[in-house]
Amino acid sequence: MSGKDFLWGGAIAANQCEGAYLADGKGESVIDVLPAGKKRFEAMADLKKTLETDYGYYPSHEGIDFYHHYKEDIALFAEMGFRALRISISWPRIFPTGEDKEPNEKGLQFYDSLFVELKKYRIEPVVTINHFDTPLALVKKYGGWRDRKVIDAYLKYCRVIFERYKADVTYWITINEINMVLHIPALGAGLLLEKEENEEQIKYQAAHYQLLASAGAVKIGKEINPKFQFGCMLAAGQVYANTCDPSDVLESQKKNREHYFFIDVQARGAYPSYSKRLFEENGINLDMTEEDKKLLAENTVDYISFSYYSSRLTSADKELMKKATTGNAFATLKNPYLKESEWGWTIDPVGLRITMNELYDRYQKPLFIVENGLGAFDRVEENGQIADDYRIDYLKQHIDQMKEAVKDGVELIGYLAWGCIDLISASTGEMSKRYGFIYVDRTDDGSGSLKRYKKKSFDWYKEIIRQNSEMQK
Ligand code: BGP
Repeated sequence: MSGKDFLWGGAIAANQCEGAYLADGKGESVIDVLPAGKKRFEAMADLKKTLETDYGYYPSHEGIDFYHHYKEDIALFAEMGFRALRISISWPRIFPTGEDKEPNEKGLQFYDSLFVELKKYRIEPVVTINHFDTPLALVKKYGGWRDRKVIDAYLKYCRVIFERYKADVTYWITINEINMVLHIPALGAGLLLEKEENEEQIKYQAAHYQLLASAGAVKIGKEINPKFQFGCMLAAGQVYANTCDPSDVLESQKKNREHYFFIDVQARGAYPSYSKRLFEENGINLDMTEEDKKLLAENTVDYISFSYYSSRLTSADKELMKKATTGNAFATLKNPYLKESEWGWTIDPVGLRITMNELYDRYQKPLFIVENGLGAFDRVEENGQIADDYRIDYLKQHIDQMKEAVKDGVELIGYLAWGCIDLISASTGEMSKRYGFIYVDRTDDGSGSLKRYKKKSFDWYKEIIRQNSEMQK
């Protein structure tokens, strides 16, 4: 697909797969205090209370124990023909409290070995620097990304990993789903919110600090290795208007801008003109210096990476919007033309093509699909097989639409399927919300052998990669 260098592969994240949450000197991360199931939503909504609550079971503590199974797992990815694997480095594995004098050598060694293993199979690492795992110590001390000091901690961590892995990594992603700070601020930014403060002010301030951190990472990274390629990362998905009533269309434009806002800054280097009114009307007054503006202007990203699961639907009618549900943290009305996943996420393959075209028209920078997939219940049959035809169907339709977008003229670096091995769900903490080509024997209460099994989709994806790579020759 689109040239011989196209990166077919999969994506995982440390906070959802590594486990070993205190092993070899690792510190706690914000994810480590979040429980599973319904309680997780409450816990994410009030992080302050969560810090004082004992929930008993925390799924991230063991994850799928990728920390001890990575060789076996990478061998399976290689068997499928992966050309790339997106991982994240766990920040508190490198700086346990975020502000330690020296990095944790044992943590660094883990990623040394991981990169050696990837190199063995010629799998390109795509590395997210911060994927939902701000060190818990920074959350407790500063309230997460609401404090400018967290930028220094992040950049110190960046410098260490850039120096250490400068020969191993080309593709970096600065912050996972940067727009998540507005929707699940606990996950996205480890934000401690106080009652009765202007939440919008705090969230946009944290967003500004994350944008600065991202630009700072680009600056430092390019000094260390000019060949580094940096991507921003958006939880994408076009917001449609419920009707052709202009006020609905205007509302959908407003909602789309809420997401594009971040990428406008990271790709174009300045706050978009519409942000002035948005800030004024919401009583937002940012701590932003002239130096900040310069940093943003001079350190834009090389590519636009994004996750895509669903499109969204909105209306200007406030009464109607009371019926909105949340699919992947974003409020949406039900789209009568589309089906939903078992978790209520709208399934919209054509929406991927629309989203890609919008992103490319807007930024004219290469795109990179770094997450896409279907979270579903899988059933292990008596003969041990897992016939996940629904997943194959979902992925096939999305890959077809991705190809259409490329024909439309979109420049695309690669396609990475989310959760290529089953892992803990970020939003629900469940293990039963599975995305993988590889099944992991583990349940929602943490029991199970952790053994890995190939699903039907394993061979299917292997064939997709093979066929498309043949076409490239
Ligand atoms: C994105 C996150 C991932 C991943 C995915 C699926 O928001 O970047 O970490 O988890 O969504 O979401 P979930 O795990 O909630 O099904």
